[in-house]
Amino acid sequence: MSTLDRRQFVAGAGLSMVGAAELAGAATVRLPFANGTRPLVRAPQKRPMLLLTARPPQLETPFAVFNEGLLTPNDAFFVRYHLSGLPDAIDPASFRLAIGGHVEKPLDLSLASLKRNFPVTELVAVNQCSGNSRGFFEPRVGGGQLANGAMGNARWRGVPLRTLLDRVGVRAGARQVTFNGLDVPPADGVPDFVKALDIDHARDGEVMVAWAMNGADLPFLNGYPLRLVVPGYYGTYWVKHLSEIMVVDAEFGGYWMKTAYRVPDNACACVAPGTKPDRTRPISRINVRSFFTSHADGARVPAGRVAELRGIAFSGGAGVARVMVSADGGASWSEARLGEDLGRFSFREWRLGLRLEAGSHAIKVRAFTTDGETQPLEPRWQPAGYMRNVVESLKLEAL
Ligand SMILES: Nc1nc2c(c(=O)[nH]1)N[C@H]1C(S)=C(S)[C@@H](COP(=O)(O)O)O[C@H]1N2
Ligand SMILES: [Mo]
Repeated sequence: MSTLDRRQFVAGAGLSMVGAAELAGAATVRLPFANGTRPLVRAPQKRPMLLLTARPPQLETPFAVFNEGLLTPNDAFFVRYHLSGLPDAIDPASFRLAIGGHVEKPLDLSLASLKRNFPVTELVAVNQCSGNSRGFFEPRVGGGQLANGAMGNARWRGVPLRTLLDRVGVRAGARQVTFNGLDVPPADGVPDFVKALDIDHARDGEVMVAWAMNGADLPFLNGYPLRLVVPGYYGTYWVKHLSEIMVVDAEFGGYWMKTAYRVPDNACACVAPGTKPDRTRPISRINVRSFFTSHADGARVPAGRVAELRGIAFSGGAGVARVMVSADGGASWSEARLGEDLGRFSFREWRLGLRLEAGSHAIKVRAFTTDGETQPLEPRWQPAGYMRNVVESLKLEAL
Protein backbone atom coordinates (compact mmCIF):
# COMPACT_ATOMS: atom_id res chain seq x y z
CA MET A 1 0.00 0.00 0.00
CA SER A 2 1.44 3.40 -0.91
CA THR A 3 1.82 6.20 1.61
CA LEU A 4 -0.98 8.13 0.00
CA ASP A 5 -3.33 5.16 0.13
CA ARG A 6 -2.40 4.58 3.72
CA ARG A 7 -3.20 8.19 4.62
CA GLN A 8 -6.57 8.00 2.96
CA PHE A 9 -7.27 4.62 4.37
CA VAL A 10 -6.70 5.50 7.99
CA ALA A 11 -8.49 8.83 7.75
CA GLY A 12 -11.72 6.96 8.31
CA ALA A 13 -10.41 4.99 11.24
CA GLY A 14 -10.89 7.59 13.92
CA LEU A 15 -14.05 9.51 14.60
CA SER A 16 -16.59 8.14 12.17
CA MET A 17 -15.37 4.59 11.97
CA VAL A 18 -18.91 3.31 11.92
CA GLY A 19 -21.67 5.40 10.44
CA ALA A 20 -25.22 5.33 11.77
CA ALA A 21 -26.45 4.07 8.41
CA GLU A 22 -24.12 1.08 8.54
CA LEU A 23 -25.26 0.27 12.06
CA ALA A 24 -28.94 0.35 11.14
CA GLY A 25 -28.58 -2.57 8.75
CA ALA A 26 -25.89 -4.49 10.60
CA ALA A 27 -26.18 -8.16 11.45
CA THR A 28 -25.98 -8.76 15.19
CA VAL A 29 -24.46 -11.30 17.56
CA ARG A 30 -26.13 -12.18 20.87
CA LEU A 31 -23.56 -12.63 23.62
CA PRO A 32 -24.81 -14.88 26.45
CA PHE A 33 -25.38 -12.18 29.08
CA ALA A 34 -27.89 -9.37 29.60
CA ASN A 35 -27.51 -6.44 27.14
CA GLY A 36 -25.25 -8.67 25.04
CA THR A 37 -26.52 -7.77 21.56
CA ARG A 38 -23.64 -6.48 19.40
CA PRO A 39 -23.74 -5.26 15.80
CA LEU A 40 -21.21 -6.82 13.44
CA VAL A 41 -19.36 -3.95 11.75
CA ARG A 42 -16.55 -3.49 9.23
CA ALA A 43 -13.75 -1.21 10.37
CA PRO A 44 -10.74 -0.38 8.16
CA GLN A 45 -8.61 -3.50 7.48
CA LYS A 46 -11.02 -5.66 9.47
CA ARG A 47 -13.59 -8.30 8.63
CA PRO A 48 -16.97 -7.93 10.39
CA MET A 49 -16.30 -7.65 14.14
CA LEU A 50 -18.47 -7.21 17.23
CA LEU A 51 -18.84 -3.52 18.00
CA LEU A 52 -18.48 -2.54 21.67
CA THR A 53 -17.96 1.22 21.15
CA ALA A 54 -17.36 3.23 17.98
CA ARG A 55 -15.60 6.16 19.66
CA PRO A 56 -13.03 5.15 20.64
CA PRO A 57 -13.07 2.03 18.45
CA GLN A 58 -13.51 -1.16 20.46
CA LEU A 59 -14.07 -4.34 18.49
CA GLU A 60 -14.30 -7.91 19.71
CA THR A 61 -13.26 -10.96 17.67
CA PRO A 62 -16.12 -13.30 16.70
CA PHE A 63 -15.26 -16.38 18.75
CA ALA A 64 -15.49 -18.83 15.80
CA VAL A 65 -12.26 -17.24 14.49
CA PHE A 66 -10.30 -19.09 17.20
CA ASN A 67 -11.17 -22.40 15.54
CA GLU A 68 -9.57 -21.30 12.24
CA GLY A 69 -5.99 -21.73 13.41
CA LEU A 70 -3.54 -20.96 16.19
CA LEU A 71 -2.63 -17.51 14.88
CA THR A 72 -5.42 -14.95 14.93
CA PRO A 73 -5.69 -13.32 11.48
CA ASN A 74 -4.83 -9.61 11.48
CA ASP A 75 -8.21 -8.70 10.02
CA ALA A 76 -9.96 -10.47 12.91
CA PHE A 77 -7.68 -9.31 15.75
CA PHE A 78 -9.60 -7.43 18.47
CA VAL A 79 -9.25 -3.67 18.95
CA ARG A 80 -9.21 -1.73 22.18
CA TYR A 81 -8.65 2.01 22.74
CA HIS A 82 -9.25 4.28 25.72
CA LEU A 83 -9.00 7.71 24.12
CA SER A 84 -11.08 9.00 21.24
CA GLY A 85 -8.19 11.14 19.94
CA LEU A 86 -6.78 8.62 17.48
CA PRO A 87 -4.25 9.86 14.94
CA ASP A 88 -6.13 9.97 11.64
CA ALA A 89 -3.08 9.60 9.45
CA ILE A 90 0.43 8.35 10.14
CA ASP A 91 3.04 8.95 7.48
CA PRO A 92 5.66 6.19 7.75
CA ALA A 93 8.26 8.48 6.13
CA SER A 94 8.07 11.19 8.81
CA PHE A 95 7.15 8.99 11.81
CA ARG A 96 9.72 9.06 14.66
CA LEU A 97 10.25 6.96 17.76
CA ALA A 98 11.93 8.98 20.55
CA ILE A 99 13.92 7.15 23.22
CA GLY A 100 15.16 9.33 26.06
CA GLY A 101 14.94 10.29 29.70
CA HIS A 102 17.48 8.89 32.14
CA VAL A 103 19.89 7.76 29.40
CA GLU A 104 23.35 8.68 28.03
CA LYS A 105 22.46 9.49 24.40
CA PRO A 106 18.78 9.93 23.50
CA LEU A 107 17.68 8.67 20.08
CA ASP A 108 15.12 9.83 17.57
CA LEU A 109 14.60 6.92 15.18
CA SER A 110 12.88 6.78 11.82
CA LEU A 111 10.91 3.67 10.98
CA ALA A 112 13.40 2.79 8.24
CA SER A 113 16.34 3.10 10.63
CA LEU A 114 14.64 0.97 13.28
CA LYS A 115 13.97 -1.78 10.74
CA ARG A 116 17.43 -1.62 9.16
CA ASN A 117 19.92 -0.91 11.93
CA PHE A 118 18.99 -3.36 14.68
CA PRO A 119 18.77 -7.14 14.92
CA VAL A 120 15.26 -8.35 14.15
CA THR A 121 13.46 -10.85 16.35
CA GLU A 122 10.20 -12.81 16.17
CA LEU A 123 7.99 -14.31 18.83
CA VAL A 124 4.48 -15.75 19.04
CA ALA A 125 2.47 -14.33 21.93
CA VAL A 126 -1.09 -13.83 23.12
CA ASN A 127 -2.35 -10.29 23.55
CA GLN A 128 -5.31 -10.47 25.92
CA CYS A 129 -7.22 -7.52 27.38
CA SER A 130 -7.39 -7.50 31.18
CA GLY A 131 -11.17 -7.19 30.84
CA ASN A 132 -11.61 -10.10 28.44
CA SER A 133 -14.79 -11.99 29.50
CA ARG A 134 -15.89 -9.17 31.84
CA GLY A 135 -19.50 -9.55 30.69
CA PHE A 136 -19.67 -12.90 32.49
CA PHE A 137 -18.92 -11.46 35.95
CA GLU A 138 -21.61 -12.12 38.57
CA PRO A 139 -22.43 -9.75 40.14
CA ARG A 140 -21.95 -7.65 37.02
CA VAL A 141 -19.21 -5.00 37.05
CA GLY A 142 -18.77 -1.74 35.15
CA GLY A 143 -16.55 -1.43 32.08
CA GLY A 144 -16.66 -2.86 28.56
CA GLN A 145 -19.02 -5.83 28.56
CA LEU A 146 -16.78 -8.23 26.66
CA ALA A 147 -17.35 -11.90 25.96
CA ASN A 148 -14.27 -14.04 25.24
CA GLY A 149 -13.09 -12.32 22.07
CA ALA A 150 -10.77 -9.64 23.50
CA MET A 151 -7.71 -11.80 22.93
CA GLY A 152 -5.58 -12.89 20.00
CA ASN A 153 -2.40 -14.78 19.21
CA ALA A 154 0.10 -13.49 16.66
CA ARG A 155 3.68 -13.84 15.46
CA TRP A 156 5.22 -10.46 16.29
CA ARG A 157 8.28 -9.09 14.50
CA GLY A 158 10.43 -6.24 15.71
CA VAL A 159 13.46 -5.25 17.75
CA PRO A 160 14.04 -6.28 21.37
CA LEU A 161 13.53 -3.30 23.66
CA ARG A 162 16.74 -4.32 25.44
CA THR A 163 18.74 -3.64 22.27
CA LEU A 164 17.29 -0.13 22.00
CA LEU A 165 17.91 0.59 25.69
CA ASP A 166 21.50 -0.66 25.38
CA ARG A 167 21.99 1.67 22.40
CA VAL A 168 20.85 4.78 24.29
CA GLY A 169 22.70 3.71 27.44
CA VAL A 170 20.54 3.49 30.55
CA ARG A 171 22.04 5.56 33.37
CA ALA A 172 22.56 4.28 36.91
CA GLY A 173 19.51 4.75 39.11
CA ALA A 174 16.95 3.97 36.37
CA ARG A 175 13.76 2.52 37.89
CA GLN A 176 11.15 2.24 35.15
CA VAL A 177 10.56 2.79 31.46
CA THR A 178 7.41 4.57 30.24
CA PHE A 179 5.64 4.09 26.90
CA ASN A 180 3.43 6.60 25.12
CA GLY A 181 1.61 6.40 21.80
CA LEU A 182 0.23 8.92 19.32
CA ASP A 183 -3.38 8.76 20.53
CA VAL A 184 -4.44 11.64 22.78
CA PRO A 185 -7.32 12.42 25.13
CA PRO A 186 -10.15 14.59 23.88
CA ALA A 187 -9.62 18.20 25.07
CA ASP A 188 -11.44 17.90 28.39
CA GLY A 189 -10.82 14.23 28.75
CA VAL A 190 -9.03 11.61 30.74
CA PRO A 191 -5.24 11.50 31.18
CA ASP A 192 -3.01 10.49 28.27
CA PHE A 193 -2.51 6.73 27.94
CA VAL A 194 1.01 6.06 29.24
CA LYS A 195 2.18 2.74 30.70
CA ALA A 196 5.34 1.73 32.58
CA LEU A 197 7.45 -1.40 33.10
CA ASP A 198 10.16 -1.93 35.69
CA ILE A 199 13.62 -1.45 34.20
CA ASP A 200 14.60 -5.13 34.63
CA HIS A 201 11.44 -6.25 32.88
CA ALA A 202 12.01 -3.76 30.07
CA ARG A 203 15.51 -5.23 29.65
CA ASP A 204 14.53 -8.92 29.77
CA GLY A 205 15.17 -9.39 26.04
CA GLU A 206 11.58 -10.53 25.38
CA VAL A 207 9.76 -7.20 25.46
CA MET A 208 9.74 -6.01 21.85
CA VAL A 209 9.07 -2.93 19.76
CA ALA A 210 7.12 -4.56 16.90
CA TRP A 211 6.13 -3.34 13.45
CA ALA A 212 4.63 -6.52 12.02
CA MET A 213 2.26 -9.26 13.05
CA ASN A 214 1.71 -12.50 11.17
CA GLY A 215 4.05 -11.35 8.41
CA ALA A 216 2.35 -8.03 7.60
CA ASP A 217 2.47 -4.43 8.83
CA LEU A 218 0.43 -3.90 11.99
CA PRO A 219 -3.14 -3.01 11.00
CA PHE A 220 -3.74 0.65 11.81
CA LEU A 221 -6.15 -0.19 14.64
CA ASN A 222 -3.62 -2.58 16.20
CA GLY A 223 -0.98 0.11 16.52
CA TYR A 224 0.53 0.98 13.12
CA PRO A 225 3.41 1.60 12.65
CA LEU A 226 4.89 0.38 16.00
CA ARG A 227 3.61 -1.19 19.18
CA LEU A 228 5.10 -2.59 22.33
CA VAL A 229 4.81 -6.37 22.74
CA VAL A 230 5.05 -7.53 26.35
CA PRO A 231 4.95 -11.34 26.19
CA GLY A 232 2.90 -12.91 28.98
CA TYR A 233 1.49 -9.57 30.18
CA TYR A 234 -2.03 -8.25 29.70
CA GLY A 235 -2.71 -6.10 26.64
CA THR A 236 -2.81 -2.85 28.62
CA TYR A 237 1.02 -2.74 28.46
CA TRP A 238 1.13 -3.33 24.70
CA VAL A 239 1.15 0.40 23.81
CA LYS A 240 0.06 1.10 20.22
CA HIS A 241 1.29 3.80 17.80
CA LEU A 242 4.32 3.81 20.13
CA SER A 243 6.21 7.07 19.68
CA GLU A 244 7.98 7.78 22.97
CA ILE A 245 10.01 5.58 25.31
CA MET A 246 11.34 7.31 28.44
CA VAL A 247 13.63 5.87 31.09
CA VAL A 248 12.72 7.31 34.51
CA ASP A 249 14.55 7.23 37.84
CA ALA A 250 11.41 6.98 39.99
CA GLU A 251 8.26 4.90 39.96
CA PHE A 252 5.99 6.37 37.29
CA GLY A 253 2.85 7.91 38.81
CA GLY A 254 0.57 8.26 35.77
CA TYR A 255 -3.15 7.55 35.99
CA TRP A 256 -3.02 4.32 33.94
CA MET A 257 -0.55 2.79 36.42
CA LYS A 258 -1.48 4.41 39.75
CA THR A 259 -5.28 4.41 39.47
CA ALA A 260 -6.42 2.24 36.58
CA TYR A 261 -5.49 -1.33 35.72
CA ARG A 262 -4.93 -2.44 39.29
CA VAL A 263 -5.95 -5.72 40.90
CA PRO A 264 -6.39 -6.85 44.52
CA ASP A 265 -2.94 -7.34 46.01
CA ASN A 266 -3.32 -10.97 47.05
CA ALA A 267 -2.60 -14.41 45.61
CA CYS A 268 -5.89 -14.79 43.71
CA ALA A 269 -6.20 -11.11 42.66
CA CYS A 270 -9.76 -11.45 43.91
CA VAL A 271 -12.14 -10.31 46.67
CA ALA A 272 -15.52 -11.49 47.96
CA PRO A 273 -18.16 -10.61 45.34
CA GLY A 274 -19.42 -7.07 45.78
CA THR A 275 -16.55 -5.94 48.04
CA LYS A 276 -13.53 -3.69 47.48
CA PRO A 277 -9.87 -4.64 47.92
CA ASP A 278 -7.88 -2.93 50.73
CA ARG A 279 -4.70 -2.93 48.70
CA THR A 280 -4.06 -3.13 44.98
CA ARG A 281 -1.08 -3.59 42.65
CA PRO A 282 -0.67 -3.01 38.91
CA ILE A 283 -2.07 -5.88 36.85
CA SER A 284 0.75 -7.95 35.37
CA ARG A 285 0.92 -11.50 34.06
CA ILE A 286 -1.87 -13.29 32.21
CA ASN A 287 -3.29 -16.23 34.13
CA VAL A 288 -3.86 -19.66 32.60
CA ARG A 289 -6.97 -20.24 30.48
CA SER A 290 -8.49 -22.77 28.11
CA PHE A 291 -11.46 -22.68 25.73
CA PHE A 292 -13.50 -24.93 23.48
CA THR A 293 -13.36 -23.75 19.87
CA SER A 294 -14.74 -26.70 17.89
CA HIS A 295 -18.30 -26.50 19.20
CA ALA A 296 -20.53 -23.60 20.17
CA ASP A 297 -22.48 -23.76 23.40
CA GLY A 298 -25.58 -25.89 22.90
CA ALA A 299 -24.22 -27.62 19.75
CA ARG A 300 -25.60 -31.02 18.72
CA VAL A 301 -23.41 -34.11 18.33
CA PRO A 302 -24.39 -37.65 17.30
CA ALA A 303 -25.16 -39.83 20.34
CA GLY A 304 -23.00 -42.91 20.90
CA ARG A 305 -20.34 -41.78 18.42
CA VAL A 306 -17.06 -40.03 19.06
CA ALA A 307 -17.25 -36.24 18.88
CA GLU A 308 -13.88 -34.61 18.20
CA LEU A 309 -13.51 -31.74 20.64
CA ARG A 310 -10.86 -29.11 20.10
CA GLY A 311 -9.80 -25.88 21.66
CA ILE A 312 -6.98 -23.62 22.79
CA ALA A 313 -5.08 -23.06 26.02
CA PHE A 314 -2.52 -20.44 27.02
CA SER A 315 -0.70 -18.95 29.98
CA GLY A 316 1.40 -15.97 30.99
CA GLY A 317 4.67 -17.60 29.97
CA ALA A 318 5.11 -20.86 31.88
CA GLY A 319 3.63 -22.72 28.92
CA VAL A 320 0.75 -25.20 28.87
CA ALA A 321 1.70 -28.59 30.32
CA ARG A 322 -1.66 -30.39 30.30
CA VAL A 323 -5.25 -29.85 29.31
CA MET A 324 -7.89 -31.97 31.07
CA VAL A 325 -11.50 -32.47 29.97
CA SER A 326 -14.42 -33.66 32.07
CA ALA A 327 -17.77 -34.89 30.76
CA ASP A 328 -19.25 -35.65 34.19
CA GLY A 329 -19.29 -32.30 35.92
CA GLY A 330 -15.72 -32.57 37.13
CA ALA A 331 -15.87 -36.01 38.82
CA SER A 332 -13.37 -37.50 36.35
CA TRP A 333 -10.98 -35.91 33.87
CA SER A 334 -9.33 -37.14 30.65
CA GLU A 335 -6.11 -35.74 29.28
CA ALA A 336 -6.36 -34.05 25.89
CA ARG A 337 -3.64 -34.29 23.20
CA LEU A 338 -1.69 -31.08 22.73
CA GLY A 339 -0.91 -29.67 19.28
CA GLU A 340 2.14 -27.90 17.90
CA ASP A 341 4.18 -25.86 20.38
CA LEU A 342 4.65 -22.32 19.05
CA GLY A 343 6.35 -21.19 22.24
CA ARG A 344 5.41 -20.61 25.84
CA PHE A 345 3.50 -17.36 25.18
CA SER A 346 1.35 -18.78 22.37
CA PHE A 347 -2.06 -20.41 22.11
CA ARG A 348 -1.65 -24.19 22.24
CA GLU A 349 -4.19 -26.42 20.52
CA TRP A 350 -5.78 -29.31 22.40
CA ARG A 351 -7.93 -32.18 21.06
CA LEU A 352 -9.95 -34.98 22.58
CA GLY A 353 -12.46 -37.47 21.18
CA LEU A 354 -15.47 -38.03 23.48
CA ARG A 355 -18.27 -40.60 23.10
CA LEU A 356 -21.46 -39.12 24.54
CA GLU A 357 -24.65 -41.02 25.36
CA ALA A 358 -27.95 -39.49 24.24
CA GLY A 359 -28.83 -36.50 26.37
CA SER A 360 -27.53 -33.16 27.49
CA HIS A 361 -23.91 -32.91 28.67
CA ALA A 362 -21.87 -30.17 30.35
CA ILE A 363 -18.23 -30.59 29.29
CA LYS A 364 -15.48 -28.79 31.19
CA VAL A 365 -11.92 -27.93 30.14
CA ARG A 366 -9.07 -27.09 32.47
CA ALA A 367 -5.44 -26.22 31.63
CA PHE A 368 -2.34 -26.64 33.79
CA THR A 369 0.95 -24.80 33.26
CA THR A 370 4.43 -26.30 33.52
CA ASP A 371 4.76 -24.67 36.94
CA GLY A 372 1.50 -26.10 38.31
CA GLU A 373 -0.85 -23.14 37.92
CA THR A 374 -4.39 -24.11 36.97
CA GLN A 375 -7.83 -22.59 36.47
CA PRO A 376 -10.30 -22.25 39.35
CA LEU A 377 -13.45 -24.41 39.20
CA GLU A 378 -15.52 -21.50 40.54
CA PRO A 379 -15.20 -17.95 39.18
CA ARG A 380 -13.13 -15.43 41.12
CA TRP A 381 -14.46 -11.91 41.47
CA GLN A 382 -12.94 -8.43 41.58
CA PRO A 383 -14.52 -5.00 41.00
CA ALA A 384 -12.68 -4.14 37.77
CA GLY A 385 -13.70 -7.37 36.06
CA TYR A 386 -10.15 -8.35 35.10
CA MET A 387 -8.38 -11.71 34.89
CA ARG A 388 -11.38 -14.01 34.51
CA ASN A 389 -10.08 -17.57 34.07
CA VAL A 390 -12.70 -19.91 35.50
CA VAL A 391 -12.89 -23.41 33.98
CA GLU A 392 -15.15 -23.07 30.92
CA SER A 393 -18.19 -25.27 30.52
CA LEU A 394 -19.72 -26.30 27.17
CA LYS A 395 -23.22 -27.69 26.77
CA LEU A 396 -23.55 -30.40 24.13
CA GLU A 397 -26.77 -32.15 23.06
CA ALA A 398 -26.12 -35.74 21.98
CA LEU A 399 -28.93 -37.09 19.82
N1 LIG B 1 -1.87 3.82 22.33
C1 LIG B 1 -2.66 2.95 22.96
N2 LIG B 1 -2.19 1.71 23.15
C2 LIG B 1 -2.95 0.79 23.76
C3 LIG B 1 -4.23 1.11 24.29
C4 LIG B 1 -4.68 2.44 24.10
O1 LIG B 1 -5.79 2.82 24.51
N3 LIG B 1 -3.88 3.32 23.42
N4 LIG B 1 -4.96 0.15 24.94
C5 LIG B 1 -4.23 -1.00 25.48
C6 LIG B 1 -5.09 -2.11 25.87
S1 LIG B 1 -5.92 -1.94 27.34
C7 LIG B 1 -5.14 -3.29 25.18
S2 LIG B 1 -6.06 -4.59 25.74
C8 LIG B 1 -4.39 -3.46 23.94
C9 LIG B 1 -5.26 -4.01 22.83
O2 LIG B 1 -4.52 -4.23 21.67
P1 LIG B 1 -5.24 -4.31 20.27
O3 LIG B 1 -6.17 -3.14 20.15
O4 LIG B 1 -4.18 -4.34 19.24
O5 LIG B 1 -6.01 -5.61 20.27
O6 LIG B 1 -3.82 -2.26 23.48
C10 LIG B 1 -3.18 -1.52 24.49
N5 LIG B 1 -2.44 -0.46 23.90
MO1 LIG C 1 -7.17 -3.89 27.76
